[in-house]
Amino acid sequence: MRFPITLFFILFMSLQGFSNDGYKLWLQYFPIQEPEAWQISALSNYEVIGSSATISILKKELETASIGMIQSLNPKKSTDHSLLISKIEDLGIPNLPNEKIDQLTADGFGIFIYSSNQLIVTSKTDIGLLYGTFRLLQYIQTGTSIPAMGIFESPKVQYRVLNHWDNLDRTVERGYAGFSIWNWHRLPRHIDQQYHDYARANASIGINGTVLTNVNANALILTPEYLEKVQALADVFRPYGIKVYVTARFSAPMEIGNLSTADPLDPDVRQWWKSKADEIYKYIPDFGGFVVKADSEGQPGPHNYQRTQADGANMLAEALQEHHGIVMWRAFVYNEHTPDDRHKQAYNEFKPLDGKFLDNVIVQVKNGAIDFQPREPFHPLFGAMPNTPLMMEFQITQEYLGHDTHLAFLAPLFEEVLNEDTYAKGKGSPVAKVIDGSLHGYQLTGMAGVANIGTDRNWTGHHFHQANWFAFGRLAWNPYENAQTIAADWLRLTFTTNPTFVTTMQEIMLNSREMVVNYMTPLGLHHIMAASHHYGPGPWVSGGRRADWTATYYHQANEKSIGFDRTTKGSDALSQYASEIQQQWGNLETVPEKYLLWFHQVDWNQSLSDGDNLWNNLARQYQKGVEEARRNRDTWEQMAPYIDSERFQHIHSFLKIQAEEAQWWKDACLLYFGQFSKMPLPSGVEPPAHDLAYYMNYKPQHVPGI
Ligand code: GCV
Repeated sequence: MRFPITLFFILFMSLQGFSNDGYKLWLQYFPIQEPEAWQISALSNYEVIGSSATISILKKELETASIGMIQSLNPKKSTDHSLLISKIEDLGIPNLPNEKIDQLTADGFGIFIYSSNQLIVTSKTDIGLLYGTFRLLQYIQTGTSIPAMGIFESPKVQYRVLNHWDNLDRTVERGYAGFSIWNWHRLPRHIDQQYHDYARANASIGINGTVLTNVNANALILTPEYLEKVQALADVFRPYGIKVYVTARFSAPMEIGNLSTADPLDPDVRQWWKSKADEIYKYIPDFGGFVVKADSEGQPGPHNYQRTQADGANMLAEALQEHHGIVMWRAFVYNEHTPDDRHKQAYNEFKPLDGKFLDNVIVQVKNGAIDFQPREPFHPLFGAMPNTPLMMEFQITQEYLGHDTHLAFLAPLFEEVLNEDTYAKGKGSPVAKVIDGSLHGYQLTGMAGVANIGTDRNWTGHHFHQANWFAFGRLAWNPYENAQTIAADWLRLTFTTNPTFVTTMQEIMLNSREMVVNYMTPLGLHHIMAASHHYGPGPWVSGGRRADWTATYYHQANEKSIGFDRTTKGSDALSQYASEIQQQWGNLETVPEKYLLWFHQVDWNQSLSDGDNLWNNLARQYQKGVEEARRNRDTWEQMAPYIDSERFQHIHSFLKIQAEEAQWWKDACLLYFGQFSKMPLPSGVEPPAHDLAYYMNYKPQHVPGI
């Protein structure tokens, strides 16, 4: 009897991948099934010109990739083709595509076929070569051919940084994958292998900066004891093209400098920061700069001295200027004493300061005006600050999207924001053009992602959340990339190129964020999660110290209606957007339903686009989300033959949790809102498993990440 080839393949895959803890991320370098001649030659017949720490890393990568992807298959070595990796200046061969090469920026690379049998990777810099090599290896692993015209790519964004909200005691604010990977106690004497692996993973997707510390900052990081530790990390990361940044606590001159004030206009304070910057650069000559959270959620800032955000940022910028460091000054400024919709506060504070920041300041703006909700309209500051470079801040860690256990692929969320039209210069002014600097001619461009990385063996808690780190890197490199390609690439690099697996899981990934919106915050609802840890539903959260940290402030449900009126009749937050947007979103007939309750207070019996009323639509959206989560769990069960059992089981148990918790969200929210609508659940919506009191009294303990 012939052994069916598919059965053999499945057996081979499950045996060779029986145990895989996911540590290798998307750099698995699985054996290629039936490799083509060009893939074999690229991995076996290569020459790398140059020598530097970066080039050594590059060579090691080729070696690892070659062993993983082809050696176990023992393919026939081809010498007809070869791969040459070299900086442009050392290539020394005629007839190169010079026009395309000349346009590359320092980090950019070209990959092209030269005289039909030689593949060339080239760049102006060693880092560019490393990026190009990683990209080539990804092409090889995913079985993608190099197009005849070659690949010539430069990053569209300069600062592509991860923000770690990591505390010095190794807890991680909003971190759900274990503790901080920075072992401050052992540093600088012990350099963990994981630091290299972290840098390598980041370099493989073009990330070039890491902010090591929480924005809720601790001034100790600026003391010599810690600067030595930061230096040790910077030394590891440098050859991977990664710069380090730390968060600067605004009151540091008082806390560690013995000054009596931190007033940004005080000469002693300015001098203190200048000396501090000089000191830092002695440890780390290529230090990236500071990230600052000021005047927000209890953090000190220029408000304490009746100064502006520009006064604060410029003081630090001046200190860093001669060292070419930058300040990423966060626009997440709001407080409970300002009697205005939280949505409006950052815009009101920053818009009047447009053009008042020094050249080495970039203002870091969250994707939406509230706080990384499952869905938010884009932040109104994008498009409103033509004279001040703005950078994007996305949250990769899933503070509001189910923490570690809920599969939510975030590329569609990032993409949705980047594609939104700001109309700042008429139609065709998407947020992506603000971020890549092309809309306003910014001299600094950047994208930050709040990391989801921790000490969990698979780095991110959920194996699928590795995809969000990967997607962030890809979109920071090119904000016009699409979620579909990113998902497929990640699946092929991380699990298998098997088309059934890839197509099935790609679809699940692409729908997953929408599914989370459906079972958590459909139709523009927002901020209705449990207080403090933000895990699970809490539409009943009210009272306490700050109204703007409650759920009732945002959903405003009553017996007649639900939603936050941000039109001219309400808080008028809409007036912060371009007039084209105001017209569309301000009108109940034309506002996209996904933003309905974000901008409008709507009667329960208001009829929506499907002709049915608001309550029925809301209930059905919740039910849909639950069904989607259950379907994902069931579909995953069909995926067992395609991947190793270790990751299969891990993901399976998380998908089961997600399906249960989707129902928890639906039941709790519909019971709570049902008290106001007083309408029965429409057909097809399952009755809740418990009563409202049960959900309100259910208080999970020791939720991580606070
Ligand atoms: C680091 C939200 C989070 C906080 C976070 C803050 C911020 O409010 O809940 O944990 O603080 O955003 O972005 O500064």
